[in-house]
Amino acid sequence: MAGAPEGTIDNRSSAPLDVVVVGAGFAGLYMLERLRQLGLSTRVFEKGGDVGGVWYWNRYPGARCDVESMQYSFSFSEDLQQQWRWNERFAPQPEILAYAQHVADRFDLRRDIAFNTTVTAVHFDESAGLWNIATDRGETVSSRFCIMATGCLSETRTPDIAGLDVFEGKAYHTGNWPHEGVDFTGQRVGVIGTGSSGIQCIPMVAQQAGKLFVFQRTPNFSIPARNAPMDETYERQWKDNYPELRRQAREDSTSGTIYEKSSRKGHEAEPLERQREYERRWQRGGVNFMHSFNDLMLDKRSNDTAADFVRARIRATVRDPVVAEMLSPKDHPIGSKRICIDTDYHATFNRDNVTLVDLRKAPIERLIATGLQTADTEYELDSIVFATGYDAMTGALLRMDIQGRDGETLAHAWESGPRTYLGLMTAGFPNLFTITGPGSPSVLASMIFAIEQHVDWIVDCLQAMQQRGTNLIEAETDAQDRWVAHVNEVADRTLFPLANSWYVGANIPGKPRVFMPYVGGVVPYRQKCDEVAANGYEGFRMSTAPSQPGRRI
Ligand code: NA7
Repeated sequence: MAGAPEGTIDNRSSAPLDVVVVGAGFAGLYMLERLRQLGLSTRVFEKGGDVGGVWYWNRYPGARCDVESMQYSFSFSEDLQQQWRWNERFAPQPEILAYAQHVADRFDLRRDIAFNTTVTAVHFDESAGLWNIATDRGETVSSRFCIMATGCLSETRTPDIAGLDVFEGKAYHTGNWPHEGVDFTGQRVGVIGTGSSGIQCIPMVAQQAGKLFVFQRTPNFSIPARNAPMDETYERQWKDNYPELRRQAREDSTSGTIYEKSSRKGHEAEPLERQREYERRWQRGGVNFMHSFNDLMLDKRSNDTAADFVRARIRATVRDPVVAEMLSPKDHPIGSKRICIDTDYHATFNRDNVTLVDLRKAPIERLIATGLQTADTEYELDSIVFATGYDAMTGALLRMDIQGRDGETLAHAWESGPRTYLGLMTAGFPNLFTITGPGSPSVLASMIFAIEQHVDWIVDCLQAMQQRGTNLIEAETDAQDRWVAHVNEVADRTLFPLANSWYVGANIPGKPRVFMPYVGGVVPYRQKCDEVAANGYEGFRMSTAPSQPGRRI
């Protein structure tokens, strides 16, 4: 920034705002709506050209939520949840984006959002007790609070493959898809990556492409979605009972999504009975399969029975036994990487125009002008789709230059992995909140559910500060240390850490291996957050900025 010393933000703006929110996905939208009700002056900065967050960018063919639409929606407005109509059991990306746009219009949120604006730096000015926030448009603003609504899966990751700039065809990333769409008709297409995004888009691309090569390093477990047009009776049942069902999600679920729970252990059930249960849930489709028994993520013996069932289904679907074997995951417990749900994924490998390439046998060496070179073959391609995922949970935060007290950077504070208290704040960064930050259930919960809980908690906290007449809050290091230890301890009791997943940062070379989301369940987590608040924000320190003695928030 011209005129500012390197490493500091030149803050020339006049009156500080009360709050800056970074991001206008579902978290930013709801945060803004609640802050307005508090009468706080708020500005939202959003990198994209419109609201929606990941659903704005993530437009690849087949993109769809893995939480049922009746549950993947805001609960804060009864009118909204009654009036909005979902067309499918699992909403496709365009419909979710339309919903986000509807929310923005309905609550007149756009007027406080600066679109096409990326926040680059966020520095705490200790003497003023303010955050100075710089954007890529050269603007700087200061505000008393800064709330990160930057999303858990928003920083796309393209692997460092040699020759990326040499390839003369078209290259796409599933998480940053062209708005006008892509027509692959007749093309030779390569898809790299077989996580959720790859598994959703491969069947769609296969229908268009002349020839599709799927470059697979690790196969993933996937359950059929059995997506269907919305059943009106089902929709009515939800709408007639929303208050009770939302209560159930809050008080009696592990993830904020209501699934059919089981009270039985998988390895204790009779083999035939177990098989029947898996089959029944497989036929109904979706993540409900992972709730067939109550110990699938706790006991490897039970988990193995579910994994065996899914591998058998792959063998039953894929005609070529060699391909079926390649598609069968064996290196991690089922569910320890985010379970995928799909439409015709495995059957797609029966198509004549689809070839599965095993990168374990011959890894990618480089891209070349005409395509992709593995250790043993050259593939001629017109287009390459990178379905290679995200720098999850911390990526969007660490790409900004965030500096707290004494110029401490968030990157330094988190160099051994993210450290937060409740996923809401980090010690040394006063008045900086993270919505669904690492250390909270976040991606292990239904995101909109997790967002509502965090936003409501933050709003209550700001109100408590108003009542006390304080204007600074920060996490205490001791409380944070205890929470981080607890997050790890709980994760270690499960099978989750056994996988090289993005939950542990394993997909990003050099990223510290730490289990980032809180796996203890949304009910105990909410109880803990509520207790902390009830005990006068135990573990947080509230104070008054010396420069603003009489200033309430
Ligand atoms: P994921 O789940 O992180 O999947 C990324 C895929 O890309 C995965 O199969 C990776 O294989 C593969 N990958 C990554 N780098 C490479 C290289 N260098 N070579 C070959 N293959 C590679 O991302 P998604 O976008 O599918 O899903 C992210 C989340 O979004 C998902 O879990 C849902 O919550 C929504 P690997 O497993 O690393 O061997």
